[in-house]
Amino acid sequence: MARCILIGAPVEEGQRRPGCRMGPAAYRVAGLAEAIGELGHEVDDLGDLSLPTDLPDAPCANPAVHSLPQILGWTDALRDAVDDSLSAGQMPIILGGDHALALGSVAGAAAYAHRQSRPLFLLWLDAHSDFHTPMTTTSGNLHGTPVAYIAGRDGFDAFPPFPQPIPAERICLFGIRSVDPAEHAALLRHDIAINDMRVLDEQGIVAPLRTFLKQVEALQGMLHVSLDVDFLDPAIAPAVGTTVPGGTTFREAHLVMELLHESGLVTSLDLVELNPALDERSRTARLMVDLVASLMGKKVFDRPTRGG
Ligand code: 4U7
Ligand code: MN
Ligand code: MN
Ligand code: MN
Repeated sequence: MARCILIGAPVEEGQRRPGCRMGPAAYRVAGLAEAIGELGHEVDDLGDLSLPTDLPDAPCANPAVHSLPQILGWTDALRDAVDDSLSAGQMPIILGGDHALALGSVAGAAAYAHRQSRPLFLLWLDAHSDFHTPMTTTSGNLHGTPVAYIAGRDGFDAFPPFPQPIPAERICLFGIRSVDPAEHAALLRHDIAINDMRVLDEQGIVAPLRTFLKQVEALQGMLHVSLDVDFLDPAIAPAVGTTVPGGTTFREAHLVMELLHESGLVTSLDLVELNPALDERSRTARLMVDLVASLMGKKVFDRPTRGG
């Protein structure tokens, strides 16, 4: 059984539409702690992190970029919170907040993994590749940049150096179907596993995911999972600012979570991009809670083990 710690991260400066700051509250209302607790895990709630008050002055050469001081502040807060909870033997579950929070959460996991001399792997469940740097983004929305930071790309001069960049072969993008030209060009230069929707249509989700999980297991790695609401098809998960048609179905997404549970490899988790202002009677929040339950061991039909 795991010791989970919920960390509220009401980050919304990584994009322009207000609402993501209500994400942590929506997960609590939808019963996230209860769903995890019912499965027999210990679960604590750290409450919401707050944005540090004296923010660094941070000029950026790309005039499109906005809210850089705020994102730098959140990055520090998230990095420390995730590192601290992993150091205390807990499994941090970050309740976002937009995806810019992963600049910090994955940095915290990387700092911890580095001290433990364990390799860190990253599973990015998202419609987008989030591989812009602050120099290449045209929207200026920093929620589109965390994978580039984590992989150690240049262009993050305003940020603290990423603790131990994750080698491309340990990063798996899953579910993607929206990649900007600058991201595409950069991805061609990196050996990141790109399981786009075409690959998943053709091969299903099981084989590509098992291939990745085998690599994590072989190196006894840590595994950070970052789940963007837009990984899901907008028909089942409308509460997100950046919907892209053609996403994963209810069962595909649950199967991903069930396989992750069976692997026993997940050490930290982000829940990002939920915008409760766009939800319909909490249905997206409840679906996300149900996906976390599957990740933590909830089964469609629980078969008692033989002889047990
Ligand atoms: B998310 C985008 F232009 N690439 O840079 C951009 F398509 O965290 C979207 O995955 C980024 O939701 C989406 O603004 C970031 C856009
Ligand atoms: Mn994302
Ligand atoms: Mn996305
Ligand atoms: Mn988004």
